[in-house]
Amino acid sequence: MAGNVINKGDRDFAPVLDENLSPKMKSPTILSSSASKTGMERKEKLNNFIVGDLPTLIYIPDFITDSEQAQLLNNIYQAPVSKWKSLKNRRLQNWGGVVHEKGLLPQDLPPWLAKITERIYEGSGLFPSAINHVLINEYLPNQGIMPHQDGPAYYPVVAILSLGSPVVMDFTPHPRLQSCKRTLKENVGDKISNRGAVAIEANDGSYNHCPFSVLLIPRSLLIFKDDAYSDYLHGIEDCEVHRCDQAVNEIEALSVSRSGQAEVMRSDNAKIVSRTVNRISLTCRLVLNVHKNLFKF
Ligand SMILES: O=C(O)CCC(=O)C(=O)O
Repeated sequence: MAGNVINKGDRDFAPVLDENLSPKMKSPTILSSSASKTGMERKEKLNNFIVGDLPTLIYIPDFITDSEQAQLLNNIYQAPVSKWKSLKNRRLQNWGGVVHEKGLLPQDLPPWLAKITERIYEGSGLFPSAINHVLINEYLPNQGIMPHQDGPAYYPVVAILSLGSPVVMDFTPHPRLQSCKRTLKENVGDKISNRGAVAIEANDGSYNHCPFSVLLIPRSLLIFKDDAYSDYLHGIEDCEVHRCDQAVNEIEALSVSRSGQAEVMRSDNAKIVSRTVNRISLTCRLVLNVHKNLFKF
């Protein structure tokens, strides 16, 4: 089982990003034998960042530096007001083009976004071609996003870069899979998010689908794919205080080196993070079907 891997070898992601940047690595299908080896090394390094019980949930703290975070925020807030689309419970910027049921009507990512998506693509090796679509969501401290699954147009790997306030993201089994009988611990207060963070091994060694949560500290990268992508809905509660002590990555997210990124407090018997500032997230995905011309759909 992959879960809770805090003392697993070298957890520094930087070398993963620094190496293997040859153009050959752009598509896993054209790896040379030496590139395959570095690809394997990259995979092994990435495995060190698996959190929880699913092998397809990866949490990388400190993925970007403070100054990179500041630069990204600067670019995001320099976009014209018309770039923001206001929704009921958040606002967002769409970059990379219009996603349609049948694919993407593409638009080049601006260089400041291409730089970060290229790094995720090269560093993770999990996308078959370059990331071509980014949604930037802005949440006020009392805003969230309903549990949902990403649409079929996307390749089933998502990378979410978090900026600003920490939040807890909840994963709930898709209604078609809810087999877990375990009840979540009682809420410690009306305003506290409190999702369970457990998967229960069934008699046959397989895993029931149980809710779990992940603490997203600013500057971290969360990647999820396969089962975590297709069998779960993901969402963020629209409350200012999130309970974090049941998060599958509590230890990794709150390790000493990362202190200062999130203020953790106690409320009754729970540990909570307070969302005192806005959170910005960059949801980076790949749409495989790219259409240059609407009429060729
Ligand atoms: O803000 C986030 O971290 C999640 C965003 C998301 O799920 C989406 O844009 O579909």
